[in-house]
Amino acid sequence: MAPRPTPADKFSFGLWTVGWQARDPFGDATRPELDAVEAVHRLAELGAYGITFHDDDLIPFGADAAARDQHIARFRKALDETGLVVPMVTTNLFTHPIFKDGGFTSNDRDVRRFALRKVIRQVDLAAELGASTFVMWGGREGSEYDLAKDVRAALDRYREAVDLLTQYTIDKGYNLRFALEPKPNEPRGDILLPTIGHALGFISQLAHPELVGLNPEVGHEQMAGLNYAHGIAQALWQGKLFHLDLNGQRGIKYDQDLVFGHGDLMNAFALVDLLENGGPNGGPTYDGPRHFDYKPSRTEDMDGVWASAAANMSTYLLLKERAAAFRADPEVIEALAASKVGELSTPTLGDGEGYEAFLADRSAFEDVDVDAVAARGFAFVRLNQLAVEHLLGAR
Ligand code: 3MF
Ligand code: MG
Ligand code: MG
Repeated sequence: MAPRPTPADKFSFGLWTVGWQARDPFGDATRPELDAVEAVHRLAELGAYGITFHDDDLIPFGADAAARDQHIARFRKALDETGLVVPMVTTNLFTHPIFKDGGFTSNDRDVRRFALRKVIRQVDLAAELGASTFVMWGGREGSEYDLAKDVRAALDRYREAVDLLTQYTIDKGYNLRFALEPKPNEPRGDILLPTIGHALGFISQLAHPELVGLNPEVGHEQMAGLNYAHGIAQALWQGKLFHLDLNGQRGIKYDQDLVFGHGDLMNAFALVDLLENGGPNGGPTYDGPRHFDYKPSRTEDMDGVWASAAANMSTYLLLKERAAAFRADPEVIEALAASKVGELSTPTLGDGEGYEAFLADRSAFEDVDVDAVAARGFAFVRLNQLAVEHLLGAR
């Protein structure tokens, strides 16, 4: 039996996920429009704790001030009725044709100024709704043609935009941090800041790097052939895991946005173990929202939408249970030791050992029985098989 989620599990969903009408480049919508108020109520009933949104998910692009206020008021009322919170907010800089060459990095300066104003308006709304994370996915920031985009100038403009936004939040006294969401391609042929690594490098060039971190998405890293759990571990290591987008992806192809765990299940298992048990004392490494950015498949009707939303949460909770059982299994503890997994936490140099003492230590080099050390096996396969057995419920 799958466990039932509660708000204490901190599950959140994008309004655009359950609200996706399943329009794709080849086909029309297969589902009706979903009202934001209904989304709030249904997600709360399913046990979620939060909902996130792009400005245009809630307030149609171009709505006048009165209509805007009304949309926000209805939404707020639904939040109050259900207790759902808004932990993260983001801006749509990709749907409207004005953003066809990007927002912050469009070659057209008028577009860049418009994009920045659109984001600042959403930053104000984020603060008003009590969000603590502001995600920036630059889906249109990129190119199809190498000679059409001066990438260094584009990165200058990207930095200019982020620096302005961080300064604005500081001056306003907002309790808001920014999270960049990398993606290698789609909708652009090549998107700027394509991976976790590129985004971390970019952050090091900012005026307020302490206010900027990451919102890595499972499928986006996997689209680049990368290991999501590794990327998350590095983001944690650098103190940059501000938020995350959970979903499923099967290999290097278009962004599938499947239910969490419906892609690389072993990597999802390692991820949940890392998030829940990967801390230095076996505790959680990340206490932010477990946010799902998936798409209910185009084949599903509205019942299927809610079933798939629930599936994300129950898969996460099942993996959490399986990971706890894995960690508690004496055979796993023994296998981890045999694989020297813990030994990697021992510094390579001794306490206070500098390079002089190190170079004088014959046991580190001259006296090493290289053949004997090289012959040692690590028994990683046995360890992985134990993980598979736990995952399959065989233990
Ligand atoms: C696209 C995405 C985006 C971002 C969203 C949040 C529409 O592949 O993942 O979803 O997550 O824009 O900022
Ligand atoms: Mg995505
Ligand atoms: Mg995403």
